Amino acid sequence: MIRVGTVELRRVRLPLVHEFQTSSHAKRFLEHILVTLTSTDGTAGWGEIASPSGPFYSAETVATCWAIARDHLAPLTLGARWSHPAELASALGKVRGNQFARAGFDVAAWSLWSGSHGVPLAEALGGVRTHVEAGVSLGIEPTVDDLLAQVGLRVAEGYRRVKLKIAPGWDVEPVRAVRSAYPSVPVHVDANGAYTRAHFSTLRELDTLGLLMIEQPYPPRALADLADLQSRLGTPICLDESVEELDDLVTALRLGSGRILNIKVSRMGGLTAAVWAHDLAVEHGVPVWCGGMHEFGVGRAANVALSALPGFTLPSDVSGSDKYYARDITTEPIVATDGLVEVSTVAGLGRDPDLDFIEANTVDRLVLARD
Ligand code: OSB
Ligand code: MG
Repeated sequence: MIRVGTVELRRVRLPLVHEFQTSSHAKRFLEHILVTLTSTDGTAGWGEIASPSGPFYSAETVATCWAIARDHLAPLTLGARWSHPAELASALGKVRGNQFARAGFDVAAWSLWSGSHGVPLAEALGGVRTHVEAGVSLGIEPTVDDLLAQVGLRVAEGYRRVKLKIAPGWDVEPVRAVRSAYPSVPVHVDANGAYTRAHFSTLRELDTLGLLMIEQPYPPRALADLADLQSRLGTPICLDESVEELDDLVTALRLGSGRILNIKVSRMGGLTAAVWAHDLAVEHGVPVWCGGMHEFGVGRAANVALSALPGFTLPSDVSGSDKYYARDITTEPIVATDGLVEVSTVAGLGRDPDLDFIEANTVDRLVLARD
């Protein structure tokens, strides 16, 4: 039986090596919240709350995550007794929504549990792979030439597929340019919900470009319209923002809102829910892949472990740490070699936090303890 004695929350800020722009915003720095759960017998587990700073991907922000973690998730965690992370996840499930905040606690619980049982996290989750295939996610660039340079760089590094962010006004032209410059590179696009039914003719054109999938063309709640669009396109639609809860996936599967699922640990509220989503998708014959939120090394290590599950048959967005950070917060960064990331066989999360580097980049810190 595990009881958590202290919860530590740290806001850590790191610069991005390359500005990343989506349909809604651009970023140069990221602030994530590290969660450390220490059990009453002294074992620690780390998790990461990888929320964007603004409410443009989901409703959460770093500030809402900090408040929910401090006022609700930490007290629930300090009051719980659990023998498996799924039990803590169900206690934290009293909190509606707030998946990013919950994910940090759930991953910390899995890290603690797998570490104290001497089992690698991937194995604890049901992983079967020694290596996972990585792709990259490329933001909107100032010009098509800049985008082609990014694609060239990542293909040279060995990544297995590229995902291009699109938005109305930055879609058919850059995608066509990438397809013709790199005809053998698998490409998919991600709209982050920026299109509506009024853009059907553009989506129809994208449908002719031989893309692996079109990720989240319509806004999160448009499951009925997504089903209608999927019935009219040959390219598979991949759901991202639409699936925050398992019930969203049940609805999407029933309606036929997409044929592929991007599973993000953060968006689903943690590894526990991510594994359930994987299991349900596999049961319905829906291939899945692991998406990311520019995680630092702690969240990135959890993403790699999850990607080892058997249903993750498509390349992930879990690139090496160096795609985003000159130096990561773990003593060993995540590395992609020839487009493959090794799944750790060490007990627990598989990466050790670099305490000095974390301390040097911490902008706020809070410790809550049992009373
Ligand atoms: O939609 O997948 C997305 C980053 C921030 C917000 C949304 C998304 C993304 C990415 C980055 O595509 C994926 C990564 O972590 O490399
Ligand atoms: Mg996406």
